[in-house]
Amino acid sequence: VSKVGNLEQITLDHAPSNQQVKVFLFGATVSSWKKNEIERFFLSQEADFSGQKPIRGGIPLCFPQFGPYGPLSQHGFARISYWRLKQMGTTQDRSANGMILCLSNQDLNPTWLSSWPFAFTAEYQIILGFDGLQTHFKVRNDGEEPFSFTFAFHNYFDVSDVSSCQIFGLEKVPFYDRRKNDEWTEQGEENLTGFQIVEPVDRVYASTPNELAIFDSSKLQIIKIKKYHLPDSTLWNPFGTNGSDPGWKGFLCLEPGAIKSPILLKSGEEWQASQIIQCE
Ligand code: TA6
Repeated sequence: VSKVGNLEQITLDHAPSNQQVKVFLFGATVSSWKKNEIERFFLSQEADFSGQKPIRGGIPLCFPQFGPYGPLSQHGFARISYWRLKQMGTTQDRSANGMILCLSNQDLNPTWLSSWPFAFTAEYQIILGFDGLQTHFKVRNDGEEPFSFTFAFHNYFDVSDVSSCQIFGLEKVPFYDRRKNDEWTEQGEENLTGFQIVEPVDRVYASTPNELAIFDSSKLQIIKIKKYHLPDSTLWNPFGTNGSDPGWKGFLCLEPGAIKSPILLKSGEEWQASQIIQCE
């Protein structure tokens, strides 16, 4: 455990596959993932480590609300709450290393609870193994009342230049365009085999395939995401428009989520969702 600014950061290694992740308890934010010593996630030079703002980069968690659509502020409280480390070590089959972080309504700031007055327990498991980086999110309704939520793994991938990347899996998938008053397109991108980003994009694609990929032709890197129980995917890059992060060219956000139709959890019910990220 080390300290960055005001925040505690945990480092997890998996030597046999030459991988390492760094995770802040604040927001349970994975801020770095190295494979073969190469950084795979973007972390903004302007990232704030005071604990006052979400960390811009890595994998912020959007829960229990994606975006501004709901009673909470943008992307909900998970990414700005202090999670607890529950467990760390090798997985049962010993082939992987992982950690489990926890958050419940008892850990929340009262302001959040007044806007979202529900009893819950969330567990976030981060695993490094031969098949890459796995992140598993689980939430249980511990109260009497049902609640609903939306969710996303807000992945910031490090790319050499966003315009030299090709995205696979979202072709022909309808999306709503957050830059155009959330209007739905009928057909999505025309291309049949991947497409490139040539302008600002902020889109939520509905019912996307369970495997997505980004090919970075300058870095000669392919990132593959397999997702489970996450029907939708957000694609975001501000492309230098007003207020863009100075490092905007160097990231691409591709975010598996459950966004279009909120998940409803009744008393005692549990929901889980995962992603496995590989890079070559
Ligand atoms: O997931 C895309 C998005 O919702 C964009 O609209 C953009 O606002 C981005 O996330 C970053 O949001 P943040 O609140 O972290 O500045």
